[in-house]
Amino acid sequence: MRLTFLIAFVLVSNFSVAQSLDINPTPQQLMSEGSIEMPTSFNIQQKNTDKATQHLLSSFFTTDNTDAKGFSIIIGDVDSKISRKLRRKVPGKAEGYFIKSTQKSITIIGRDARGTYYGVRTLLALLQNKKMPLGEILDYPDVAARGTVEGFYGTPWSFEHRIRQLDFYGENKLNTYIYGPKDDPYHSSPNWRKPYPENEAAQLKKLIDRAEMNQVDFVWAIHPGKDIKWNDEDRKNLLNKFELMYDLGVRAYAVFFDDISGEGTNPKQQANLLNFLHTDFIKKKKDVKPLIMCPTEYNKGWSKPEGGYLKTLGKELDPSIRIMWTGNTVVADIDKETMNWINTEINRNAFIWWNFPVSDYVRNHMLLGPTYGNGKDIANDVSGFVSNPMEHAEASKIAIYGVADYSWNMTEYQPEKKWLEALKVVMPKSYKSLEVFARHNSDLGQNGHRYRRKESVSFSPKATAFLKQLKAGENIDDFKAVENEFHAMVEASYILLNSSDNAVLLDEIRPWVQQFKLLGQSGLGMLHMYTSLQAKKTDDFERSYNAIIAVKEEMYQIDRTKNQNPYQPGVKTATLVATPLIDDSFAYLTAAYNKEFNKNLAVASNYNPHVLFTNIKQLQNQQISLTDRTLVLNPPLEVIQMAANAYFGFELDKTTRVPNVQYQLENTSIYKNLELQTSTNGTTWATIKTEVKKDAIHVRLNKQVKYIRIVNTSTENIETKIVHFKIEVK
Ligand code: LTM
Repeated sequence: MRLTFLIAFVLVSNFSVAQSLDINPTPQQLMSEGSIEMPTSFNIQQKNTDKATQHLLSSFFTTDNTDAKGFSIIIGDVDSKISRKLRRKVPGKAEGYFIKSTQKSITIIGRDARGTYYGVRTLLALLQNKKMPLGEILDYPDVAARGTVEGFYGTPWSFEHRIRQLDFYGENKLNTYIYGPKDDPYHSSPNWRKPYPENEAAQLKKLIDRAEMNQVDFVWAIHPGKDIKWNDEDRKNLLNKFELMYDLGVRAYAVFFDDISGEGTNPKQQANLLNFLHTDFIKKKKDVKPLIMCPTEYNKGWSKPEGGYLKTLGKELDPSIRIMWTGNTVVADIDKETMNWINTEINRNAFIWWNFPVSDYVRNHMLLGPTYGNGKDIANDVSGFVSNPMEHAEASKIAIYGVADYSWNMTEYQPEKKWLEALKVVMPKSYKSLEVFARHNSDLGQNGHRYRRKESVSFSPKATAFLKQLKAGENIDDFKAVENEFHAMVEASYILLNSSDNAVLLDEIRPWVQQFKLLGQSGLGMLHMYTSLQAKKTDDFERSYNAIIAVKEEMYQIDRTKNQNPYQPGVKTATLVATPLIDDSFAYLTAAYNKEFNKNLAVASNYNPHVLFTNIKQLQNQQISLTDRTLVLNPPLEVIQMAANAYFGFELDKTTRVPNVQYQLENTSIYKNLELQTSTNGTTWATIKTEVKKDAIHVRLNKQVKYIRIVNTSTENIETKIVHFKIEVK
């Protein structure tokens, strides 16, 4: 049990003494009436509590600290035999609770079982203090469903990680975990119709039990839209799978229709199926929560008004079915305007699927920054708020901690403060080093969704001034500050790499920390190049220059060997401010040195001179990467719409021999509508003959080209996913 969250709260009190308590999320109202010495022995009286609350209490109150003569703690819900006067004070909202703490006793009353459980969570946090605070707490969540959707592409979380997550959700009053990892074949195609293998089923059962013990709704999601047939057989298949999951203990379900093309996208059929599940399963079972669905057009950018997709769902879906929404684009922060628009379309309050800190489209980055950007005035406009996290479960807790506070008490939410608390929660001993690392590892770099985060905020002005003064030949005012930052980077990395307070987290971030350490070292080397150049010490300059080249080589090796995946392989760190500062300064200093001493030291560069060549708006910000001699389009995860004459490909920096071309699209039946074309001038195009081998196209091209593209030469709109597209460049 982790209850070390330090928060300063809004004091609604006739006492003006500020206090701080260890509670996340921030309680809605707290009336402080001083404090007393912390009792050492307690007398627990449970009036009406459920299994989860009993279990939680037993984790803290043992024979060592309980006694019939101890300090009284009375716990129950609004229907239990507790003073009516106090019961009247319990907030009328679901999951709310009331705590009264006096010199003689503490009373905790929940609006419902979950409210009582949350009251006990708060009690346990209060007991972490040196003194026992007296007064009253009135508390309840702003948003009904709060938590995460494990809905990313990539390696699904492990069983152990999920257990840790569920405990973390209980500790932070998050009540929803939607299980929907894209790469679980039994959640999606091809196996959504089949039962889980025995081992996996047994693990899911354990997770469901763990969720219950943490008062978390384990929502099992199915993603059938890739190959669903709108017939009786598949209806039965779905129902059958729901039954199988019910037998494992699932009492809340979701159906996802995101990132699909073809028949499965039909809104009438989707609504039909969901209404059928609602009447023939949810209602019949009695103990199952209302359905949640993720639409195909799950963001405004993709909603086609002419098709009326969302309006159809809004009109036809049973009003109890909750509809997910990612905002104005796939990855977006949510504001009032967003909510007004979507809620009108779908005739109900949307259930927010917030695509942060998910990193499945920027897999070489670690997103460790604060949770921020969402409006503080949307509490009454959402039916739920869940975050889609990173494949790195433990590292995602930093953002999830903020989501817990934001969705519980929106108006009081303070991103930076909560972020600092979160760092302490995940690394109680080495949090200061984690802070240095996380401050420089929060942005995503350029990406297809154009979603960016602040990074290196306090360092950024110093870095800008440094570079400006360096290039202007002026005295560098912030030299010491920049040097300190590089020292801090190296020191923090060493501390983290040798820390023992969260081995699970360290396992996830290790390659990035190693990279960060090397970056800090190259920063220090760069500063030494500068001072050596100033002092005209050529030997010193060249030694540091060579050391940086060697450090860069080590970084390159990490990038080429760690975190390898077909999308964004490698390990990138501090890409917004620190890395460009070091690279630019290094290049500038080397050029200045070459000029002054008539030398010819190379300015190392990973520069990719080629660019993406496309007229498809959806792809315009997609990144391409060059590794050795292979130029790759980092494949987008979503379905691409290719109208007639739409194309995507590469424009090479100059006419170059391309020996080989390879591509694969998910929907192979559309190859007949596409042509592979090359050009040397961008106006006249040659069509290349292609042949399909094992669902992919491999072409031995061996031709001089400047442009190469795949074009939709048919008159039809094509919907497909790009599995890969790569060319070899000589
Ligand atoms: O966002 C949704 C509804 N679906 C997918 C997610 O599975 C994926 O993790 C995110 C981020 O790449 N984008 C999606 O389109």
